[in-house]
Amino acid sequence: MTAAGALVFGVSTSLAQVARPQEATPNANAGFGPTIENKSPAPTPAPSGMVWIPGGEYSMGSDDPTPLVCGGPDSMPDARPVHRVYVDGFWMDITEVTNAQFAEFVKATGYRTVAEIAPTKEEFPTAPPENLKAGSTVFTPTDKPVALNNHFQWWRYQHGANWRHPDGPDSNIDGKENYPVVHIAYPDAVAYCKWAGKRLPTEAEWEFASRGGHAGDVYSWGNELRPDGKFMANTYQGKFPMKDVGEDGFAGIAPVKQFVPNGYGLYDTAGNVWEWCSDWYRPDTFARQVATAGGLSSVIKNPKGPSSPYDPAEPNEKKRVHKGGSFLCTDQYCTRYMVGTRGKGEEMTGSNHVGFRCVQDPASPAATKSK
Ligand SMILES: [Ca+2]
Ligand SMILES: [Cu+2]
Repeated sequence: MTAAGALVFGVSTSLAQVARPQEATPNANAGFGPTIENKSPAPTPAPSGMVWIPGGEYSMGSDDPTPLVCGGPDSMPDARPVHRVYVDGFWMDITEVTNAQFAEFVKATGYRTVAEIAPTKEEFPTAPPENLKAGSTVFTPTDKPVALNNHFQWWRYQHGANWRHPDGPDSNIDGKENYPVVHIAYPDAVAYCKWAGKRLPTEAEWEFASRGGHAGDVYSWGNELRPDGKFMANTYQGKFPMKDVGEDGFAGIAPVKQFVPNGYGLYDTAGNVWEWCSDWYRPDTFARQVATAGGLSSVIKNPKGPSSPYDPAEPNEKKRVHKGGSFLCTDQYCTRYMVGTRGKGEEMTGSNHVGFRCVQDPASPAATKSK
């Protein structure tokens, strides 16, 4: 696919125009064409806390990262083929939604999150009865090295864990107003967005935004994991999943805005917490879209994902796309802080490393004129 993509999109010439020379890494950009941003200026006024993402045409997805230094052990075939997509312009939250912002929503509406309501047997027919109490999944370091083939070794279902009590009933968010809200299931994120007059991004919108106007970069800031030795995102250092030594300044979750923003002024689109997108997850979404559109030379316009979810690893679970990776990402296990890669999560399941940010459509030209 990589060679075909290069032929279709003329990568060798187009990249010369868009890539900054110091970012060029051999093989990092194969298969990617240029990012062609829409030229129309940002509408005014800007909603507070949001930036204008111009939209346009770009190459979406990720090459196999395993040959890269720090590419990790996972080839992530669900992020291929790299293909051309067009998205309209939109506003996007500069940061992930914080505890303070979510608290305002709860105060105004009395909303209770999924993690605060006991699950039922009907919703989770395969769950052990003792788990049918309100709670959420919490990362728990292991006390000895473990094989990385079973994530239940480091995730536990914790009764009483929710956005106010991220590590369980004895924990709280005092002084953490500026941290991303976590233990957010998909319906919780949707409810917040609706209250705020916003919506969740599609996966294609999210990735366009995170790329920051650059084409084909491995990360949202370029092609080097740590340019000049500088950490660019909150990820995991140390032996996974035993001890996060926090060389990037944070063992565990960090407040928002602690690292350099990307080309569009967005903070933390890599690392810290995963972000919900509105698309259903399937591992073959890109391949199916390309086939439907008639091949890799087609541009897929404003894709919204498949009409139903499917994950062959857990076929009974209804999963949505997650993007951006989290503070638990490490090249020992999962390098989904790489911008074109894809995560997934069951709709009703939050955890202490899943949050979200919202987008907003510009007012339609017709509506603006009639004012
Ligand atoms: Ca960290
Ligand atoms: Cu990860």
